[in-house]
Amino acid sequence: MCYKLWLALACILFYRCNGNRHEVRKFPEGFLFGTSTASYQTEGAWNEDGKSESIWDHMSHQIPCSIKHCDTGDISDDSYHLYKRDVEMIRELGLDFYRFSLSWSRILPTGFPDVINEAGVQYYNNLIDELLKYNIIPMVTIYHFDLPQTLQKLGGWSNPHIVDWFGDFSNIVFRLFGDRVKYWVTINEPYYICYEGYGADIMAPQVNVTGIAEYLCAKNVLVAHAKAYHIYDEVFRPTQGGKIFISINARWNEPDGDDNVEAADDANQFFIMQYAYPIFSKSGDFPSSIKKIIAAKSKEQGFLRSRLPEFTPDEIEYVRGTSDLYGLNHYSTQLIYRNESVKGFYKIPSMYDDTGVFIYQLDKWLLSNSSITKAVPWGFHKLLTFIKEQFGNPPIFVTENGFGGSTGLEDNDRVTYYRLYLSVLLDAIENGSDIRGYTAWSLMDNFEWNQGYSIRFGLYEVDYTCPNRTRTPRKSAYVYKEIARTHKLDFEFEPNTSVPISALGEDGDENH
Ligand code: GBH
Repeated sequence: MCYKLWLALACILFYRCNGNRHEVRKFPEGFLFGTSTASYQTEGAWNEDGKSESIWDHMSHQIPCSIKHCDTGDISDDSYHLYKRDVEMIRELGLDFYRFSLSWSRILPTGFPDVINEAGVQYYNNLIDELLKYNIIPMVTIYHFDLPQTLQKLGGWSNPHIVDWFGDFSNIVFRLFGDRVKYWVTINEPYYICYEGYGADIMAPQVNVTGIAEYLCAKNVLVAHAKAYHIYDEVFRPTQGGKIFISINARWNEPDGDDNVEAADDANQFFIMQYAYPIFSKSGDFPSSIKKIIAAKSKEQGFLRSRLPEFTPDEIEYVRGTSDLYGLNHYSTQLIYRNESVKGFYKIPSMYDDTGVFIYQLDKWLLSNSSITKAVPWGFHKLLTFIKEQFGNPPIFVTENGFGGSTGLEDNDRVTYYRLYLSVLLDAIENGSDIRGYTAWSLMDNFEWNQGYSIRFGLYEVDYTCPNRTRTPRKSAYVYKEIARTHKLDFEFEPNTSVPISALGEDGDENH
């Protein structure tokens, strides 16, 4: 009798412990899983069928070896020709949606709507129709880093006329594709466009007028985004009924100890809120803290006005509230500190000088010796909580998250990264964040900007020695497929990668 009781108790305890270890967590009903790419990073066909030069074509051709290993996006994944295979892969993964971007210079070779390149339009029509044929939702980013070079000659994002140019391009693509596209991302990652492209010499167009150009760009990007939003909202939404939003990148800025809480807050204001606050806050406008800091510094430096342009009261209203979802791109976290030596450290006016902080990451955040992206899942949780608290719990759509590594199909670090980040996303949902979907960057390896093809983000590996750019699913593809299929996160799931991924059915396949 007693023995049986003990046995029962032992059993219960065993199941409990085991239950915890094997905890399988569920995503909410209606939660969407997808994957993303961008035009310059995957399409290739840089000068085919009437496409004109973009700033990345220009930079990679004109400045020899401005990109690691002298890589270019001339051919890249050749998705311009291989888009059917891309869609097949998304079907293999069983995903709800595919986020891709439009090449402005493929659709409008002059940059303006006077010439509409039929072949370019046809390409995107084919891609959209192929997706819809298999019930995959197209999520279209209108601008992802590849401005037509013609518009760059006119100053690109530092010229306020870009508000109209981007508005016109958006208008045209709503008209062309909006009958079938119900998710629009206006602009990808203002911080990188403006800081790395205008305030530094990293991304194209490497304007590098530090401390000035990145702020002109910031204002213009925000108003241009709002212009596209209003055009959609007033002219197209009534009949097309889709959603339109912006994707804002953010690393979480963690104070390096209690002394650096203020420094980390400044980092959050400059790196995140500069772009998010004008759109998502109740009051609109740039955050008052950055306005004050930049105005004071500008004065000290002998400028007659703040290097940060002002929004007029009308512009504040025009930009405020112009995003149906909070599109979030997130990869990692950084530590922030400040000490005396930051004064004068940056030498010339710049956004980093204005922010007045130093940044670093810890090597222990690497998942293994060969890993590249620093995995800090708790930082993702803090960031999601920050967005919830700052902006009254807006609906969040994670438009990018993923792991950069090297070649190889057995990508265990990537698998770990995805699981850790998705697990924290579930924690955030449990804690009240309103998160609607998740996008893995990326469907396949692609042109990783300044790093060329040396860093791989793909669920599928791409063989660049092969003219047909063979795509092969990595282990992470199998794991992500299982997560999307079951709507569950199971850390113990071991995929059978010897079975072709296409042989694993969408419902009740042989593994279950
Ligand atoms: C996202 O931002 C992009 O939206 C996506 O296109 C990209 O592939 C993804 O992240 C993964 O990185 O190499 O030191 O000179 C990335 C923006 C632009 C940040 C290039 C780093 C180069 C710094 N990145 N930038 S460096």
